[in-house]
Amino acid sequence: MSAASSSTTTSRPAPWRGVIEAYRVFLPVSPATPIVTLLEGNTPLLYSKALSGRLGEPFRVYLKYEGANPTGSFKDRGMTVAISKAVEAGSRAVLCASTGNTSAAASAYAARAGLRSIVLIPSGNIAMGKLSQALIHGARVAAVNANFDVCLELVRTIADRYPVTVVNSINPFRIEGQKTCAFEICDTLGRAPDFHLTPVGNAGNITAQWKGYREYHKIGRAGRLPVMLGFQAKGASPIVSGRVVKKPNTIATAIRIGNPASWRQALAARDESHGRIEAVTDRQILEAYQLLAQEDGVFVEPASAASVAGLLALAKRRYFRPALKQRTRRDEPILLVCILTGHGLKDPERAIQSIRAPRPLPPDLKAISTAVGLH
Ligand code: AN7
Repeated sequence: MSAASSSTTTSRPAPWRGVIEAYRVFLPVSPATPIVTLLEGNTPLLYSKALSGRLGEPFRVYLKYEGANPTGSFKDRGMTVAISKAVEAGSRAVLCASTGNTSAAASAYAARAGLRSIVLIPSGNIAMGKLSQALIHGARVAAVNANFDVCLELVRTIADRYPVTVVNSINPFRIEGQKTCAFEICDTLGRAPDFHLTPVGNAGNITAQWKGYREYHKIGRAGRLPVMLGFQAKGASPIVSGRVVKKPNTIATAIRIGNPASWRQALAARDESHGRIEAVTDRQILEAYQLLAQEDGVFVEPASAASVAGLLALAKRRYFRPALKQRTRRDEPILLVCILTGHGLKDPERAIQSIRAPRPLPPDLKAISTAVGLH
């Protein structure tokens, strides 16, 4: 090997500079926009041996691990754009309603930008990790005795009366930032996947991802458009039933939403891509949650496991079979990407409850070896 080529192979990779710098030309920023970033994005796209094995050749399943973002969820992609634009516009305070992750991201990015943050959360129904984030980042937290949908209505009303910038996904800059998830997937795979599977709550993310694929497709970077498959929790599945759910309920508190703000856009993503939006039960969610942790080594929060629960449910019904016949080339794999929206450490209580906490033991070799299965 020549000196020149060996120095090429050992050259330093360019440092990652966050989603705005990576995808600047696709985003509504100008040289005048002060960029507020925690270097979000560039998250792992992991091959899942466990899930690919369940579908069999030529299906290949990948996991987009959005829990690896700085505040532990995909919300950082949208928040870097929303907060940067809020600073550019001279805003002093940001406001959101949240099932937890939006408030975690809003409060972190607001802290970094020197803005005040105000968050409305459904009291008693947000995971401990998320609450701890909003509190430690200095947000003014209102724990409201109502569900997310009521909190979002209150946010709209407050924003009409006070000089605050709403950073829920009704803020279009959030959608712009979140579309970068689709860009990264295409850049890593070299094309769009055949199927894109994602949890659905307020439906901002499926809206953003579909927008991202369409934009990349238009400039020839996606190759094709994926089929969009969205999954709601059964007890909170208004898009599936076609009716607002007044009292949404699920262990996946992140997607405990009965009247999604981006409902219409989610239907467009589904229909334009010839996809589906379906419901998965809490039991299916918890099975997928444990499978990911125990067979792939990937710890996600329950809501995130909805995409994998959906994959397994559709596979069982042989939904993916016809794709075999539709392949243009027989040697081509069929690519599926499941979005894993948030980190498992957001909701540690659920992990412990779903497995059973270990009972305390005396410091005795025999008792310990028996308890851990070393006979
Ligand atoms: C882990 O934080 O709505 O369909 O207020 O935290 O774009 O709402 C969170 C949503 C999926 C659903 N997975 O995304 C909030 C909030 C996780 C989430 C969703 C959320 P959208």
